[in-house]
Amino acid sequence: MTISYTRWPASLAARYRERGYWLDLPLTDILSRHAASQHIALIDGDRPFSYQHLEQSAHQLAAALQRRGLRCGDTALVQLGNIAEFYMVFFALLKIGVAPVNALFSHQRQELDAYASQIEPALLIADRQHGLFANDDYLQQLRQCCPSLRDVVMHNAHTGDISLAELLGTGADDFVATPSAADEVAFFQLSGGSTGTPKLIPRTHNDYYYSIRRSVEVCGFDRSTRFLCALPAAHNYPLSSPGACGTFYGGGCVVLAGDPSASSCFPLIEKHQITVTALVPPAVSLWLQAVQEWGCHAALASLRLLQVGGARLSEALAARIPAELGCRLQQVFGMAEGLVNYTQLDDDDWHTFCTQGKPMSPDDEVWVADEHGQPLPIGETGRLMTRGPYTFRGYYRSPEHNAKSFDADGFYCSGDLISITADGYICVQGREKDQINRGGEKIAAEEIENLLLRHDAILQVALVSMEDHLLGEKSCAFIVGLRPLRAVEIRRYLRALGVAEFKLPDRIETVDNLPLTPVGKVDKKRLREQLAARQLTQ
Ligand code: AMP
Ligand code: DBH
Repeated sequence: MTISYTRWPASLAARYRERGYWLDLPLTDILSRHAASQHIALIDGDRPFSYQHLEQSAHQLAAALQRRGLRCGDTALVQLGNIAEFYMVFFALLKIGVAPVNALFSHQRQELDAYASQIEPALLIADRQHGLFANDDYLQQLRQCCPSLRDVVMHNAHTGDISLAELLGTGADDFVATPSAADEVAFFQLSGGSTGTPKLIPRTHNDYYYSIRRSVEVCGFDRSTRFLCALPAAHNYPLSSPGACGTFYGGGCVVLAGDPSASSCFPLIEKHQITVTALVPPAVSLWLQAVQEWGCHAALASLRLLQVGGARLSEALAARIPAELGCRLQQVFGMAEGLVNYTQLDDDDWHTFCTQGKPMSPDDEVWVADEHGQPLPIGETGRLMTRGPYTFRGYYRSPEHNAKSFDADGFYCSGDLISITADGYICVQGREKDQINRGGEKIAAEEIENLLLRHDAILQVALVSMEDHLLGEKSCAFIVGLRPLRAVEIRRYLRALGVAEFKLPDRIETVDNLPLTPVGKVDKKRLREQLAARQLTQ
């Protein structure tokens, strides 16, 4: 059985194969190419895992899941934090052709429900230490609305659970791998989104493996690479740009951190001689502050490269990185949908500090469209349009949204406003999609607005971004209510609905009405301007 998804046209697929981008190998090759190596692949706390150990664990888990009846073409909902088991599960599922959605650990009921209803998983793998799974309430609810769910496997298992640890340790002599074909869906990546329901991005072995290999080339990852994974492991950026998968591919070592704070990361960098890590801009600010306050520059001596992406990095902050952290900066502008841009390791200061890099593949087709979909000349700002060997061709089961997100030639419109320099570097100028980028964590305005509209005292609502000196953006909900509503009440209400904490509005403004544009849509630009003016006077 295969999972249906929007394929690349045959002519492009042929070209991508011809040019050696698509190798027709499963993603499991990333690990199995090092299967005999005793080199340390992964360190989680005081647990080191060699390549051989990691591969063996994935192999044993795959065998156990296969014995439980999971089959190629099935799907799984997985929610694990930054722990070694995350990668064991990922590669185990790939080995048996079960396509997972790797939910972020910060996700709650709303997000998991949305993913489950879209993929109809046969398997759930979760952590009893996550609030949602501390007891069986949510599990029961999930089983009820998700009849496809046959198996639940728990990390930190309670008595009576099927234990992940046990399955990882079971023998597997008779196992035969059954990965999905390389041009089929390997797993689903999460979109930051701009719509009511979080959208899923089918990623094939061929396209994702190319994205990883090309990233490894551009970023110079190899056996000597020691990558600190401090962002959520499931996120596309620390997973594939080049991230943990790139580190594994190159034969280096991944060290896991629980969060990107300086207090968590600096000791790990020093202890494990980390050479590269990936951060979002707010974490960079906190690192710079920590170095200033603690004077702990020496702890970072091994760090050669700091990647920064996920949200816009100011030129001022960028310039401080080499000066104050003593390492090279690489800007990364990517998206779970595909396209990834990097500044080059030998770029001059202007390109490194002032641009968001250039598309990594010679076959990334990127151009800038005006509001009518017509190409704009070099240097002008407009919509980012792209297609290429690792950029998806359609969200999973979302024909209506796809009709709006792609043009007739299959170019994806990311909703970013960019300009392109004469030498092909991209400058992110802004955003057109209705999304708030809260320090790299994306919030789809419509998703939160829809939930707020279910509140019986709320008549109208608009969620907009407001400037924040640390996070870049925070969210503010403008609410027309039947009565005055306090921020704590709104936040408590959303929390009770089971929304990830980072999506709760940072500020609530109750108003008598919302400004409208001439066509009668809520004028969010005006609301953002009002907020900015108010922030200035505060
Ligand atoms: P997602 O849909 O969650 O994968 O997020 C991708 C989006 O994050 C992009 O479309 C951009 O809006 C934003 N983004 C990622 N990297 C950068 C960057 N370096 N600078 C500005 N925006 C970025
Ligand atoms: O923000 C992102 O989604 C992102 C940023 C940098 C990404 O997906 C990536 C690199 O691959």
